[in-house]
Amino acid sequence: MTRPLRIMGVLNVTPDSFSDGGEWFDYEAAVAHGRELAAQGAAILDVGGESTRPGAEPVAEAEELRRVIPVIEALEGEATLSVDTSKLAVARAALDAGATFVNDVTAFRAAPEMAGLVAERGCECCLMHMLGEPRTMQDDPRYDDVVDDVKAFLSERAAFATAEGIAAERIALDPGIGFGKTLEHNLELLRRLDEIAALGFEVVIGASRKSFLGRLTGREDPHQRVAATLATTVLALERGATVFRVHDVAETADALKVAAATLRRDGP
Ligand code: HH2
Repeated sequence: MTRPLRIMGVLNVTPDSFSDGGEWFDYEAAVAHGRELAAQGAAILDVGGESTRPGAEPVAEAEELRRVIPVIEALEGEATLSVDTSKLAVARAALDAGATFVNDVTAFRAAPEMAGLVAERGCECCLMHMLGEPRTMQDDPRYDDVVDDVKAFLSERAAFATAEGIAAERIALDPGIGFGKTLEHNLELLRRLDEIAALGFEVVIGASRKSFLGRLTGREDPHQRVAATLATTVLALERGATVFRVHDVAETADALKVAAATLRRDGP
């Protein structure tokens, strides 16, 4: 089955995200940026109100609701709206406000009831692998075989989601680049992403501006990691990913158009 290629534009309504914290924290700025990302080719806008960067502290539910719900309401109709949350109440309010996609970095472990909610509403979801929790995940992560371990985790989570009534075609899996992974783990997951795609679900890749790219290129400012991100995007496309979670949508759209044409498939 060939799935359409979709760019998921990152819209962080946070003061502390690792690459754009504070840039879109203000409601007006967030909505304007969401519109801009949609115009640049984002089929999905992923609205998040809690940073999951290494070491991040959790955000209270009321505050997360305050950050994301008005932005989702304002962006209805611009693109498929996704909420990046691990909280049941935030996911529910986001779906009520017009979102149709739930992106949960805990893959329904933080709030198992989220699976029933997604099933009932018939919306899409992304289940991501993370070792541990953001506060501590980068403290010496270890695996037997990172790809086998991530695959086993994602298969189990997908089985849980389908058992809760979510249709397989509405489930996307994500290896969770940077979530409890060393540089070598991230590279191994990208190199062998086809093994995750072979599970048969849609695959999301989120390598955008992440710190392993800074380690490889020597670029400390995450805004300077666009070209590095594009390299991961093209490789991930070739290995079976169809959803690309990125901050730099216009550049990603160009790269995917050229890579897709070369691979004789439709672009984003
Ligand atoms: N990465 C981040 C957040 N959410 N969701 C999925 N499915 N995949 C990812 O790789 C992913 C994600 C972290 O990036 P960002 O949102 O830019 O930063 P922060 O968590 O600091 O807000």
